[in-house]
Amino acid sequence: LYVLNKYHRRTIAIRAKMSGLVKKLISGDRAAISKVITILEEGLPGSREIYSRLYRVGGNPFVVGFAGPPGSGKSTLINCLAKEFRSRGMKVGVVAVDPSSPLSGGALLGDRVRMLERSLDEGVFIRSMASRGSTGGLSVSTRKAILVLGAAGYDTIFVETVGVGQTELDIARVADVTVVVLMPQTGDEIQAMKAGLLEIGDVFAMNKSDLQGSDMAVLQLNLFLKEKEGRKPPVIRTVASSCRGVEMLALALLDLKKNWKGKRGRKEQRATDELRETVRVRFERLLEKRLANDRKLALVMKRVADGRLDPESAADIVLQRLLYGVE
Ligand SMILES: Nc1nc2c(ncn2[C@@H]2O[C@H](COP(=O)(O)OP(=O)(O)O)[C@@H](O)[C@H]2O)c(=O)[nH]1
Ligand SMILES: [Mg+2]
Repeated sequence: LYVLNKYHRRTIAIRAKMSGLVKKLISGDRAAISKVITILEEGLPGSREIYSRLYRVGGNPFVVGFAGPPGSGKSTLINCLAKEFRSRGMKVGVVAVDPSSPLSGGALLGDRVRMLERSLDEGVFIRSMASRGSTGGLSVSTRKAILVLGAAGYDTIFVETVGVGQTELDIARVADVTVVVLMPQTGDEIQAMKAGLLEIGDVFAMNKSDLQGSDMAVLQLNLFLKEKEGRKPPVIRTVASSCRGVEMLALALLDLKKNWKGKRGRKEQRATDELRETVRVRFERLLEKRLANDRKLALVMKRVADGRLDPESAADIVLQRLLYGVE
């Protein structure tokens, strides 16, 4: 009974603390925002409680994702856009996602310094996230950061990933609108086509248009682009280092936002997406854990490895056991 009481007291203490944190966060307290993102990201005690509370508070921020090869100017462009949106009275959150490794840590740090000037402004909040988990885990934690910032009153959220490949494409599932940032001279438009970037872009920025070859690059890109939801994605030329063309880009985004606002069901779609993804990620973790720890399943694996059991039949056994606890 004593132990139970102790446990109970602890739970109540955590609850009170979390509810205090959430209140602070909603009032815009920056330290509270940071802390809550960390709690959710790392699944610390109280994270479920906070998550549910925040989910009820809601907020429906406009989420813009940025994809494109490293060095094309995503961070610089976001800097300019943050200024642009601020001048229109919007509160801007920036989530910089580093899916990988200590390797890109340096680059991200560089970004942070560059973005620091913006973070001095009360209406801008910048958060870097490093993900230890899978790509799925990455979009799960990015969604959580978006939830927190939305509840804290940030109505526009920019998400940048320094990752390439699948992580980069995943951004489109988290964002309402995706900007693909390319630059001339590197044959980016052809690379982009290969990498699946053309499909995820709602708007294209041909950044570094001060460099040679930008006319050609825009032309080529326009040739490659196909209609998406009944319209061809606009290609906007920018020079992020001096914020040239960024107003045009902002206007294109605001235009998309208008349509997006009119589209009912967007929020519903996002919610069910999040559910699917959360279940998928948790299921994957559960599967890995069970495959590593369950003796019976270890045996099944061994039989597959030895060629005594085929993978399809083995999968039946594994699923039966995972889902229904069948021996
Ligand atoms: N010439 C030129 N350089 C730019 C432009 N935009 C960004 N850069 C530079 O390109 C480099 C990479 O920019 P960054 O924003 O870090 O790219 P990211 O990796 O896509 O985030 C930086 O040195 C920027 O100063 C531009 O429009 N023109
Ligand atoms: Mg960057």
